[in-house]
Formats: sequence, structure tokens, C-alpha cells
Amino acid sequence: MMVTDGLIEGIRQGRIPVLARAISLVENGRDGYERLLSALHPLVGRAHRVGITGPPGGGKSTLIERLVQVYRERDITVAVVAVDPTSPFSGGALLGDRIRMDSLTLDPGVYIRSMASRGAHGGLATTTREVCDVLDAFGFERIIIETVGVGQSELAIAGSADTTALVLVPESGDGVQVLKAGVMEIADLYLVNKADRPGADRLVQEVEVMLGIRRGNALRHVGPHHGPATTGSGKREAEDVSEWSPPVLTSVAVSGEGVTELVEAFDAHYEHLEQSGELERLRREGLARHTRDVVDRALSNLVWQEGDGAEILAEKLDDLASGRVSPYKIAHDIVAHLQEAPE
Ligand SMILES: Nc1nc2c(ncn2[C@@H]2O[C@H](COP(=O)(O)OP(=O)(O)O)[C@@H](O)[C@H]2O)c(=O)[nH]1
Ligand SMILES: [Mg+2]
Repeated sequence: MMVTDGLIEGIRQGRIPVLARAISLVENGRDGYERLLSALHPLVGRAHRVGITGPPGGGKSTLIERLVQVYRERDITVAVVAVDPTSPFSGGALLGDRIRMDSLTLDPGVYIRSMASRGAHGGLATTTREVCDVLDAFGFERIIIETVGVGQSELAIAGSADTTALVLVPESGDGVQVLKAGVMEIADLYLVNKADRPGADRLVQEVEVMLGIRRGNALRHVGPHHGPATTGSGKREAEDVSEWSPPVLTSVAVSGEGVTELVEAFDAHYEHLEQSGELERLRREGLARHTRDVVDRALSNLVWQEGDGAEILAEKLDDLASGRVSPYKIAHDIVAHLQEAPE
């Protein structure tokens, strides 16, 4: 209890060592972490969260290093959360990123944290969100979430940010394949990195064509409203605010080329979210989803950690294995037992 009180106070005061301890507490789901998150909740919601996803080796970490530099030149504080759902606790791949970005960590306006999946406590997406909430409460103005790949869990994590960027590279030849994997639905902007390599222009065109096709389909459902643009430009501009066309940008992360434009595109998207009312909708949806996730986690703990679920299952395991009883019967018994339990 006292521990959590100290953490809350330390975070309000902006103390970095306290922040590190608070994040560890949340990441490991140790005693009091939900109390801490609950107390910090009124401070959450000020940061612009940007998810950056794309195939490994695409240059995301290099790019983020540059992004951080641009933000710092503008005196904007920034936290980076690097998430690797594929690696276990002491995740190797991201460790390299962390060391490379170490020069930045001497600056108190920058905070970099790596996260990997760890089985037991809740899902990685839920925990990532909670770590971002702590950083948000602490006062970081931008939170960049890097995910290593384009699998379902990475997409869920990156897609829960306010703005999601997909990084593609010409050489991998997987550009269009990646687009087919459902990323189209979540990306707010596309970045063709390694534009110094051959094939970058062609990839930009490919992506634009795919986006054009999607936009074409979308318009077909709208019907004949989009007639001749009537009077003044006022109405057109009002329409433009609620429509976001994902831009396709290029960059050379190793030289920093295109990074300023990327920062500006992030800002433009955030402004669009705010002005169209989309931000409020996103945040409401995110809070509802998170609440459901927290309930799922609590129920799971109730059954498997605090309750008798594991015991009941162990008792029936022989019957289950020999076919005398089904998984459904045992699951039913476990849930029924939970409902009977006092309190
Ligand atoms: N030629 C070229 N190489 C790049 C560029 N951006 C990153 N790289 C290199 O690509 C490799 C992978 O970069 P990294 O940032 O670790 O990719 P990540 O796995 O997406 O985080 C590194 O060797 C980078 O130096 C770029 O724009 N052009
Ligand atoms: Mg990386």
C-alpha cells in the first residue's frame, strides 16, 4: 500500500527512477499495480500515441531514433515502448534496439522501454496499454510504440494507438503481401523506408494503387452525394476534416531524410482526429475494450490463481484423459463452483 502511494506521488512529481519502478510493477502485475493504474487514470489521455509496425529489418528502430531527435529539437518529450510478442521475457531482438538508443536515454525528456511477452499475467496488448498509460500520466507528450512484425498481436498493439504507421521497404518484396494481411484496415499512414534502395518508387505506386482501389470501393457505397462541388470551398473543407486519406510517404531513416515530413504527418493526423471527433470516439472505444480486458484478466485470476479451477482440473485429469468425461463438463463444473463460492 505504502509502496503504491510513494509511486503515485513520485509520478506526479515527474521522477524518472519512480517511473521505472512503476512500469516494472505494472509489467509484472505485482501487488498494487491495479491500484496504481486506477489512481493515475485521471492523468491519462494527454499523450499522442503513435504505433509503428512493419516487417523486421524495415528500419523502424532507426526511424524512431530519428523521430525522437526531431521531437527533442522541438522540445517535445517522447517515450518509446518497443514490443516483441514473439520473444519471451528477456527478449533478445529488442535488447539491441535498446542499446543503440542508449545515447538518447541521458536526456530526461526521452524514455525508452522494451517489453516482451511473459505468459501468465494478462495479455501483452493489455499490459502494453497499461505501460503506455503510466508514461502518459507521467506527462510524456508523444508515446511511440514499436512492434516487431505484422502478425495479429502486433497489429492489435500498434492499432490501439491513436495513429498507426506501417513501414514498408522496397527490397523485401513483401509490400503487397503485407497489405493483404489486413493492415490496410489499421494503418493511418504508409512509409516506404530505405528510399535510397532501388524499387522504392514502384512500391510507393503499388501502395497508392491499393489505397486508390479501396477508396474507390468506399465511394461506391456513398452513393450519388458526391455530385458537382456546389458553392464555396467552405463545405468542401468541412467534409475534408472528417475524411482522412492515408498518405504514402518515403524516408531514408539512416540519413534522416523524410523524418520531419513524417512528424508533420503524425501531427496532421492527430489534428484530424481531434477536429473530426474521431479521437473522442477512439478513446471511448479503447476504454471500453480495456475495461473488458481487465475483467477477463480478473476472472481468469479468480478461476486459476485464487480459486479452485486448477485443483478441480487436476482431480479430473485422469477421467478426462481416459475419455470418461469431456473438457466441457469439467469447464462447466469449474464455472459452477466459482458461482457457488462465497463472496
Ligand atoms: N539503406 C538503408 N538502410 C536502412 C535504412 N533504415 C534502416 N536501415 C538499416 O536497416 C537495418 C535494420 O534497421 P532497424 O532499424 O533495426 O529495423 P527494424 O527491425 O524495423 O527496427 C539496419 O542495418 C539499418 O541501418 C534506410 O533508410 N536505408
Ligand atoms: Mg526494431
